Amino acid sequence: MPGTRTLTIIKPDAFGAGKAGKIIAHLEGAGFRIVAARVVRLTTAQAEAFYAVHRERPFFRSLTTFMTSGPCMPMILERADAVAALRKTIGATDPAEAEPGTVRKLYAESKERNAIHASDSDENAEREARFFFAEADTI
Ligand code: FUP
Repeated sequence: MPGTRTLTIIKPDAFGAGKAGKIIAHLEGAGFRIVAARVVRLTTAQAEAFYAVHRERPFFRSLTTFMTSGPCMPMILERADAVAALRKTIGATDPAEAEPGTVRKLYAESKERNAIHASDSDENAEREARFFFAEADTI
């Protein structure tokens, strides 16, 4: 059975541009409840660890530079079928390909500066939630 929690990050482009409030409202409007939230500025080591799966990709250095360029806002979100529902709500990686009305279509600048992260599986949601939050930080 699909899980009820997933991990999102409002990325430095969107957070720095003051779009966090609108994005949170969008997520709540899509039925997600925030169960944990922080504002953090990732170190290079943390960004490299978080995106370790992309280590060999040509965009890895650029991605980690972007993700450490300013504060971001990780959150654990709760909803039925959380992982799939959030992926649908945020839209395709590249905003040019994202469906109308999705978070990335509305708020992303480019394929790299794409406003928001969402876990792609229950297993990764669990791993990514643990990356940012201790048990005591969630309600
Ligand atoms: P997504 O699951 O939609 O966040 O996308 P991926 O896991 O494939 O990629 C993670 C992040 O790497 C994206 F959010 C943006 C960045 N990326 C690029 O900058 N260029 C690419 O060609 C692919 C991904």
